[in-house]
This record gives sequence, structure tokens and C-alpha cells, in this order.
Amino acid sequence: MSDDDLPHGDVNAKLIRTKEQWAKEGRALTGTSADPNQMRRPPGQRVTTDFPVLDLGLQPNLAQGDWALSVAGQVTQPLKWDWATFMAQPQLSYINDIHCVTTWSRYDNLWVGVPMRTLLDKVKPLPSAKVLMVKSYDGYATNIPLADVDRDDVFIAHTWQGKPLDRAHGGPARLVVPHLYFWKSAKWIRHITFLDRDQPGYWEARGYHMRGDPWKEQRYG
Ligand SMILES: Nc1nc2c(c(=O)[nH]1)N[C@H]1C(S)=C(S)[C@@H](COP(=O)(O)O)O[C@H]1N2
Ligand SMILES: [Mo]
Repeated sequence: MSDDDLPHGDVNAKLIRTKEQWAKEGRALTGTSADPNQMRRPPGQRVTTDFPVLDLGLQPNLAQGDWALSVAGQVTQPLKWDWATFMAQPQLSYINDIHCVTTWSRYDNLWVGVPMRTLLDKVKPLPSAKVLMVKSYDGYATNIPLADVDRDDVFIAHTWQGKPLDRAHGGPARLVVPHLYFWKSAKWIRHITFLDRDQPGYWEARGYHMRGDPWKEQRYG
């Protein structure tokens, strides 16, 4: 092939050089893609069978009667669910894998909870709603794009492996967003604000990714 067969015009030589250099160095590659379970295990993760506890260290001690979830912001119908109202919603069982940004993954978690889509149907997000800010009883907060909770695998859990979710793991109720890193799954969920623009939550303000897709290794930045 002669040079005349190539498209003419300026190429971004600097960009190409940078990309070539990165490819040479293997930048951003984790080297785990040869794993036979790669369809199940995101890059850089290792599987554990225990259930580590990770939080800010302040575990609220909430009886079911002390718990309530309120929803406000860019919605047509704000709501507040006390425990009885929450438990009167449709209940589904879920089995999923969870992936923590600190590199552990835990397979086959069995949960019972209220589908997030039930909540979305009730509050009816306005067209301006783009992102949820989820706030918890320990002061924690995390931001999640609306599109990432408007899915049939996202739910508010109250039962894990057949038992009421314990305090350490977010009982009486926590959010579960299995397709994102587990820091998005707020424990002791208390309040959801629908926002018209993205804002960082607790970890996002400290360098974690605004979305956190484990399959894309969106850990930081
Ligand atoms: N309210 C609250 N939710 C939270 C956290 C927290 O500190 N407070 N930590 C997050 C992080 S970083 C992780 S990895 C998971 C850990 O959940 P687990 O303790 O049930 O494993 O909860 C997430 N949800
Ligand atoms: Mo985490």
C-alpha cells in the first residue's frame, strides 16, 4: 500500500503517540482477562466467601420502628415510607454478585426487598431528574444516575440469606445496586433526593468515580 492510499489530512500525531506509548506500557490493564470466570468476575476483583463490613465506623442502631425513608426533589409525588408502609410494598427475591472497590467480590447473595421501580412508579421523577443523592442514617451519601436505578435488578433490601439484614450490613434496610461498585449500595438508607445535575457523595468527593461501573473498572476519578 502506498501512502497515496491512505486518507489525507492531519492526524492527531500527539494523541496517537500517547496511545502507542500507553499500549506499550500496558497502562490501565489489570492482567486478569485470562481468568476463565471473566464473564462473572470484573477486572481486578478477587472472590471472597465471607461478607466484609465496610462503612464509616458509625453504625446506627435503628429499630424497625425508628426507620423511615423519605423521597423528595425533582419528583411529582414526594413520599415517606415508615416500616409498615415499606413492608406493604411488593416484595421480590434477588440473587446477585457484589463487587467492592477494595477488590473483593461476593457471589450468590440472596436478598428480599422492594423493587426500586416500585418507588420510581410512586414518586414519578420529573423530566429534569437526572441523578439520585442517597443519604443514610450515619451521614453517608452517594450519588447514582437515575438510569442506574431504573432497572429491575435494583432494590431496597431488608433480608439477606433468609434473615433480617443485620445492623452491620445496613439493617433494617439498605439500597442494593449490584451492577455498580458496592459503595453505591447505601446502608441504613434514610433519604433520596432527585437532582437535576450530578453532585458527588461522600466517597465521590474523595476521589471515587461518579458512576462506578466495575466492568469498566471505574474505581477512581
Ligand atoms: N450508610 C453507609 N452505606 C455504605 C457505606 C457507609 O459507610 N455508610 N459504605 C459503603 C461501602 S464503601 C461499601 S464497600 C459497602 C459495604 O457494605 P457491607 O458492609 O454490607 O459489606 O457499603 C457501602 N454503603
Ligand atoms: Mo467500599
